[in-house]
Amino acid sequence: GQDLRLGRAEKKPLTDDERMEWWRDARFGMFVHWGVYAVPAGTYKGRRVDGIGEWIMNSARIPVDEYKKYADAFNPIGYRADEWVRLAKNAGMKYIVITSKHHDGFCLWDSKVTDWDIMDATPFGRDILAELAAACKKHKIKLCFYHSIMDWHHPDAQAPFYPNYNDTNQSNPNFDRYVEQYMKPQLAELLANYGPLGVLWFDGEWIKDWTEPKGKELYAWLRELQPDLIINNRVGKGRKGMEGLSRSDEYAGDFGTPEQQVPATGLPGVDWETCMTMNDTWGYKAYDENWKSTAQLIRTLVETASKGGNFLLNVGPTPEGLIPRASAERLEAMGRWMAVNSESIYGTTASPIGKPDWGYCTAKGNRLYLHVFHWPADGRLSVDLPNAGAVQAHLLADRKKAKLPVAVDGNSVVVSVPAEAPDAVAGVVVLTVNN
Ligand code: H79
Repeated sequence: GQDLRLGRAEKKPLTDDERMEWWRDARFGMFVHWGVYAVPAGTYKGRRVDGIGEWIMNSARIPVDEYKKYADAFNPIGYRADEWVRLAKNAGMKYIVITSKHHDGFCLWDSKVTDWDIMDATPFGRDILAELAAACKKHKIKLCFYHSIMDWHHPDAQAPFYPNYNDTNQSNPNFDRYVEQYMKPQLAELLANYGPLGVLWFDGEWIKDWTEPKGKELYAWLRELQPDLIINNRVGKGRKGMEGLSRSDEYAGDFGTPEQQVPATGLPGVDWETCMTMNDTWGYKAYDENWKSTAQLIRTLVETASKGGNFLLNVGPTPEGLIPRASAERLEAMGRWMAVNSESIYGTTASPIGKPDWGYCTAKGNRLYLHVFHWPADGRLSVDLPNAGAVQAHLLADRKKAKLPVAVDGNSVVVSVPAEAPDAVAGVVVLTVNN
């Protein structure tokens, strides 16, 4: 058959650690949920539909043929891939994961095996993924795709399950045919036509007919097509619900996927990434204004890094192709914090000193980054640090790196900090430990 592999002859395969390196260093990425569900935007027949916007087809019990009509109104002429990528980059994000296909089956690229895509079903007629790929390449942001295994529109897969497309007790009409003749050809298109991908981020793997070893087989098949690809644990059955994390080697996948939560602690030796919304939906809902504050988002990024994980923060663009203003403002504010403090996030590992009372800690080389959420009123920042040798401290925000007085007191270190916090949300003190 056709050889879709990229540069295999010249390239020596990377080790797993080498393959994961960019992802571990990145620590912060953008999730994009976009599809025709942005058109109803949470309202069906004049009624507000509870739940996440991209699930409206299931939640409002919309028949497939009726749902497909939303595509007529999906004409995002305001879409500027370059602006999205700049927004992500300026926020300090290193990768973008966009929904090539969500559960409704709608495809954001020019797929040859279906008309249920951006080119054939909508008036827009531009390959959204191709434009994003070009912008990501230009700005050196890793392009990644979210892809749903479950498909509510495909006759071999979920469609007959109306009115409950997510009926996990039923077998699909012909799921194996869907996988071989539809899902895999589509994945081959995605891996062949958009350059090297960073991550394939699967979801919708919980349906009855997706059984092991199918996850393991799909994982191996994808790595044949792009050997350096990183694939999340939802390619198989091992994710353990919304906690998203397990230690088992029984299942394929390079990283765990806690959803809408940060784990109490990471699992040593297990890579993971918390994905989260800024309001209460992934896909655009016109009336969801329950936004998390910028402070909360920055602190969640810090907490995630301090536990050794990545943070994948979602935006849900409008049917006009715009990232909602409230989302953009939050990303811009995070970017202002990252412009000063990103050294304390990129390439760091989990806190070696647990969780201090005043905030969180990350580590890199011989440095500890103390993220102080509650700046000490008495100017004394106390850190439990057994066997501290020669310790130096400065504020990360201080370009001159002026030394702060440090007193070692048994198993703790006390840093004398200025009265005013360098940042009201998370001021960072750098401890350099030489022992
Ligand atoms: O794409 C976004 C959502 O549309 C999708 N995942 C994020 C990234 C998603 N969020 N919530 N859900 C899907 C609801 C799924 C809930 C359940 Fe289950 C599916 C409950 C039972 C089956 C997952 C698998 C949780 C427990 C088992």
